[in-house]
Amino acid sequence: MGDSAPGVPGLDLAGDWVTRAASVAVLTGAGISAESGVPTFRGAGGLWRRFRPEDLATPEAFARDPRLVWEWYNWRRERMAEARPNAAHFALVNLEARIARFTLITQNVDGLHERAGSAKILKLHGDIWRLRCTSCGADWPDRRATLPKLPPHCACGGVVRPDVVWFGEPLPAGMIEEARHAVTNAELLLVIGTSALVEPAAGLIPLAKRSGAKVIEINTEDTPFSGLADFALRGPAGEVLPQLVERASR
Ligand code: BV8
Ligand code: ZN
Repeated sequence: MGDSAPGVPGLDLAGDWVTRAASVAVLTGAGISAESGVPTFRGAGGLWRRFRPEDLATPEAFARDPRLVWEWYNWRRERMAEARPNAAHFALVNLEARIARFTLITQNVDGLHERAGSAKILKLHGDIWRLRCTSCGADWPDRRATLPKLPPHCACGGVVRPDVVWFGEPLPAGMIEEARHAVTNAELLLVIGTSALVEPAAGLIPLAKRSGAKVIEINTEDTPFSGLADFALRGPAGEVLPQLVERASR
């Protein structure tokens, strides 16, 4: 397992793998958006008023206090609306254009991969810029930085929620199956900016390894799966990923 500061063999060798790979899967987490100013879930200082995401991102919390959960989502929407894709998001757009079979799997709900221009994105945990009615099930896009009246209500009178997957909720139908298919058929899995603590997303990493893929992790810190990685490239995704992609295009 190599380590990496810019220019050391780790980056070059990892770049060779990216060059040779005909099928690449990528799993991203909140860390890829950190340099865009979007707070991570488990980063220093926690997310918001010292609540744990596991306490707010649940159907129970929403049933108990929809207004509090919506205040948290308004706080996050405001930050995400100000955010711009960073060099890491754009490096993945660059890579997608050059790799025959490329699947981007994200745990993020911030929409930055889409705004950077990524085409094929599996959004495991939904999209903060979509709303869903808890009564009639209608869902629609809404990109306002904050919603004025909390909790919002549907024309049918039902309470409206963010169209994201909360803890204890199943992922959208077929989503994890499609992600598992992508990683089992990938020669290379890039794992970028995720603490790899949330299932079933994190399980994609050992699955890729068992299926014979090379695994390259880009993170500022170690994660429970760093030991599985063929290369753990340590550093901010906004710096390391463009260098990796640049080496692959030589
Ligand atoms: C399900 C959407 C079943 C909402 C999110 C006990 C053991 C194991 C599992 C469980 C358990 N108890 C419960 C479970 C299951 C549970 C789970 O995994 N819990 C965890 C907490 C243990 N999972 C679920 O509930 C899932 N559903 O299992 O359903 C089921 C089936 C059928 C029927 C009914 C039920 C649903 C999980 C989805 C939860 N929703 N988000 C929203 O975002 O508003 S998860 C949320 O947290 C994010 O989406 C993201 O996925 C996750 C945070 O993880 P990361 O993205 O990794 O972010 P984090 O801050 O943690 O880490 C940032 C990383 O970046 C760090 O490593 C850091 O070092 C690095 N970094 C920082 N800066 C940079 C950087 N790296 C590079 N560059 C930088 N600049
Ligand atoms: Zn409705």
